[in-house]
Amino acid sequence: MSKASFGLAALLLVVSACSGPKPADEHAGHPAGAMVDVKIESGKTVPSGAVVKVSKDEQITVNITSDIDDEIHVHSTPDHSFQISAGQKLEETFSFGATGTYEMESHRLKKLIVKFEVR
Ligand SMILES: [Cu+2]
Repeated sequence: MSKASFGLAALLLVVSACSGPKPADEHAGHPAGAMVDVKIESGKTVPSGAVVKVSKDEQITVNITSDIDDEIHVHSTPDHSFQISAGQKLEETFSFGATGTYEMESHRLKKLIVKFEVR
């Protein structure tokens, strides 16, 4: 084996060691935490202003479907914003590092989807 190919083999080993079991663990079943299904259809959002109570640092997963191109915006600091295209399904995960009330809205429709109450 030449020096160069040995180096490459060692590099591949390192890469596969990093990307090995970790992602499998994280995606084993659905993560604990809050799940919110959001549907944007015919100019309306479902839910439409519901309060979702979560804990600080709790993992929140939103599953969004939309019949329009839209931007979903979570008004926290730092904020979260997700682009969705018409007909697309989007799953996004985030958490809040501070207590408070944060709105998630559809920017295209200018509508409140949910209000997260974080405590
Ligand atoms: Cu916004």
